[in-house]
Amino acid sequence: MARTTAAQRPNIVFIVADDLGYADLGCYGGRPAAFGAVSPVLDAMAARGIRFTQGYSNSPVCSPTRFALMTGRYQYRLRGAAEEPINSRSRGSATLGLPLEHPSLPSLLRAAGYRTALVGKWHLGYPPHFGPLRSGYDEFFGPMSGGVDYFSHCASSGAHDLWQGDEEVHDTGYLTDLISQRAVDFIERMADKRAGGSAPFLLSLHYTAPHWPWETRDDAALAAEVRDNLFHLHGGNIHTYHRMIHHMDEGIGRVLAALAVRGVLENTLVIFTSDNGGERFSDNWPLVGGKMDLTEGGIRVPWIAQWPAVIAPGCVSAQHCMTMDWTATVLAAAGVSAAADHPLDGVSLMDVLRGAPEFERVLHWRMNHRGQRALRHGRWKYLQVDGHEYLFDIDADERERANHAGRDGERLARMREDWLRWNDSMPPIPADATVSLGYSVKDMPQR
Ligand SMILES: [Ca+2]
Repeated sequence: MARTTAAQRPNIVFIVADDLGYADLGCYGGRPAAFGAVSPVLDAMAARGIRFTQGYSNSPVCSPTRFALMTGRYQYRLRGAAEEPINSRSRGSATLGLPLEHPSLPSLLRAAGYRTALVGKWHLGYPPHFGPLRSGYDEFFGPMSGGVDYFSHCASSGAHDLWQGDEEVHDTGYLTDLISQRAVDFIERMADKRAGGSAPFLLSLHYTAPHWPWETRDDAALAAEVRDNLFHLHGGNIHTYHRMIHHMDEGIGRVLAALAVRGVLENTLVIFTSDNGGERFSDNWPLVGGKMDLTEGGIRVPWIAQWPAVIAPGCVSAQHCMTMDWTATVLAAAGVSAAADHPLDGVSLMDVLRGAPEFERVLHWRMNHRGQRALRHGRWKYLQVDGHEYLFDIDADERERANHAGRDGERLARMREDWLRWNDSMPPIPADATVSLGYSVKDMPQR
């Protein structure tokens, strides 16, 4: 039996993209851009490690998924996660954020001796009541809010929103590149220390890319144009969108190179996923729906990991899993237990990373928005939207067009009961929970 010693514990680089859709990357069937491959670094990472085809986000919208990522638990357990999503109106709130006393991925790892940093987006409540340094990170560089301009680093409220620890920092440049550079800096500092026998590290690398506004590295002039509405409803196209993903991909390439140069690549678990399904320029093929939807396009996202010491190259897994399972996996990889009074809902995928076959994993979701419910159990999915119930055989029809609800009432009733039983085990949706949509059908036609 393998012995886990402090010296063998892996470093963790946990990369989260923002609003990246299921098929936006080449390795998920995405089309090449006009300039060539959109995501050569991530495609190569998938080839060196494992790529999941049935990996889900805990929510089809940003901050709820991030609550689950941080806690390893269904986000519905926390009041702040009922906001779809947390927005600038939450500034000053003492309830709409990740509670300081709640065990988190970084706080549990830090208590076990890890050095911890968040480089990138937080989106889990505003200071003075909340913040990354209060929830287990030693270091933080990035925005606190859900979306900022890539050049002015201002949020939708107009407030400048770029921080170094607790201090506001005015930096110049394209945010994706600034985030990549800070990530490389952290790895270089930590790897040097580790070479001297120091602690392993957790780097949470939460890009804002490829979230709106639709700005590439060459679009600094657009910052003034979108200042009053970061949703950027008059802008963007697939070419800009491809480049935004590509800038992130280049940055991840620099991060992987830094790990290699410093000699720590072999025993570093690098994870890549997205916080929710794709937005308006995203490619979710063959799935339907996107951000805010519990159809597959809103929740099925890229899931890639590499860890040369453990994961064999070229693995593809159809394991059913959701964001909080990554949290459980990272804790298991580090040999760290969850807090007894906050047991995980997430399940470790360590055996899958080592090459074991898929296991049964039942997954639940709910959304205040449009009264959505979903349950994935085996090949079947129960879905409710706007009061309509559907039953899909996802293995046969992942596009969710062939509705079995009218043909298999027994299965529909059983899955509805299962969902209701699970829902009863969670706190109810608070009456004052809010849903925020930046635009509607009057701004752009729906299909
Ligand atoms: Ca998002």
